[in-house]
Amino acid sequence: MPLVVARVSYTDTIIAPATPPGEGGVGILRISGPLAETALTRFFRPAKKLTAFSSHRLYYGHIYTLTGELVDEVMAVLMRAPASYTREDVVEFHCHGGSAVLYRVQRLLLEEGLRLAAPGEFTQRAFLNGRIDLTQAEAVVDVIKARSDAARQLAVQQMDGGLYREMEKLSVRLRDLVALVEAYIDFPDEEIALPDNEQLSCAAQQLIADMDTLLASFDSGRVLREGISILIVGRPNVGKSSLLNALLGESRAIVTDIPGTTRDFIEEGLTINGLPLRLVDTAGIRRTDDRVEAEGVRRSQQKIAAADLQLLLIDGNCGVSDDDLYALKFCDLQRTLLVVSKSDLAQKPLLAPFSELERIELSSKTGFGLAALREAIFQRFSVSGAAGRESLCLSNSRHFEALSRCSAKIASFYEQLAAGLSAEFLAYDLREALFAIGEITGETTPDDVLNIIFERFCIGK
Ligand SMILES: Nc1nc2c(ncn2[C@@H]2O[C@H](COP(=O)(O)OP(=O)(O)OP(=O)(O)O)[C@@H](O)[C@H]2O)c(=O)[nH]1
Ligand SMILES: [Mg+2]
Repeated sequence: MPLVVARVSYTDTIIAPATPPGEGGVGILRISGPLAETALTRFFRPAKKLTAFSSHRLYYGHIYTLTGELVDEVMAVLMRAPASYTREDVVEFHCHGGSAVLYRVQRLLLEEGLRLAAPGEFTQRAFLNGRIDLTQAEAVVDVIKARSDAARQLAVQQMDGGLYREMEKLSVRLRDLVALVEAYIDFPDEEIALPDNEQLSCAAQQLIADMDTLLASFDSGRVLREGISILIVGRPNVGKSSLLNALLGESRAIVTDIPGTTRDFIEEGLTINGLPLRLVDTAGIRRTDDRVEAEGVRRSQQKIAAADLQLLLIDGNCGVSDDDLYALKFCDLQRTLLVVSKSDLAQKPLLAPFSELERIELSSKTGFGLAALREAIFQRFSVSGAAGRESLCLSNSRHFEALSRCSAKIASFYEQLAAGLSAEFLAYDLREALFAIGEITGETTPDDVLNIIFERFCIGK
């Protein structure tokens, strides 16, 4: 089936604030569409008289209503199509950053026939007008939402088209393969032999290998984009919430000497040497009859399964108890780091099996051992994570899923080829593979998926 790139020609003009709500130095209103320049010439009076506005120049002046009432003192810029964010005519008014000001200017323009933009609609237009592909559009949100330098780097690389170019290279090779097979289907009676199996299977294998390398990068990419999820677990009162607070350097979670203080998850982001983490404090694990607490324990168990690392806390001052053994059962030892807390108090000897685990002794009260804990976490993840990653990696599960599907289809082609199936069957798998890769870049992405992607954006982006 042919690959069709969606192209829409918009006839309406959209407007939205591009800066967040609230008070600030400036508040920017962004306009895109055929009426953008009219909006500028009708409502903006430049301080210096001019015959016409030039594109991409910032003008100082004022906004007036049509009845001559002064609305605000602003800077204005016109970016004529196609050299703009959306590839349409774009105008931005840099007003004073207050809600009444932006609201008044926006109302003026809505009355003029402009429409309030949906979330992400500017970027959606950039995509649909062919300025960027879908991976670049998605990266725009990732850049905005990046909470660490590593996540920002990854997102900027994708926004710059790094992933798109890689997908293009793969799809060109895939198309070549399809062409070889299809030439045979189209002219079966002529003297075109199906290219020898060796050549086809070699090309397929090479494609699978290159895709698998990219797929293998997903774990580290995901960690960079979303942050490593670290769960603080252990029986009640061992000092989990105190550790969260100590690592954050603020009193985020409630700490008391009453066991069962934390009933729900408390999640906070932080970075260690640029490595992004999501730290989650959990309800203490123990056998309990209290229904609320039991629900907390049940949820902790579920969360443990999905975490990248568990910090299992033992109270060094109390020594090991049955509840500690119970908590240990929930942990996956491969992904567990033992933390012996309250090192500022007298310590009881650790018993097996805890004495056999890699452990860090610390005190959230004095700060002793916190640096060692940070270092241990960093060492564990830095290879796959932040430090010196220059090669491209997948970080978005949508991309991972589609590329996995693509690779599986090529693998199926490879098997069918070996089994001596007809060219029609062979071409079918390859076309499906091509379709899957097109979903990544947006060529073949279904509309409902596109809508979900752009709904994640903020208004005005
Ligand atoms: N001396 C000392 N006391 C600590 C330390 N860490 C925690 N505590 C005390 O231990 C008690 C329990 O601390 P929390 O941080 O609330 O323990 P928790 O594991 O979150 O407890 P739950 O939420 O009930 O499961 C509090 O009285 C803390 O002040 C420490 O490093 N040294
Ligand atoms: Mg707690």
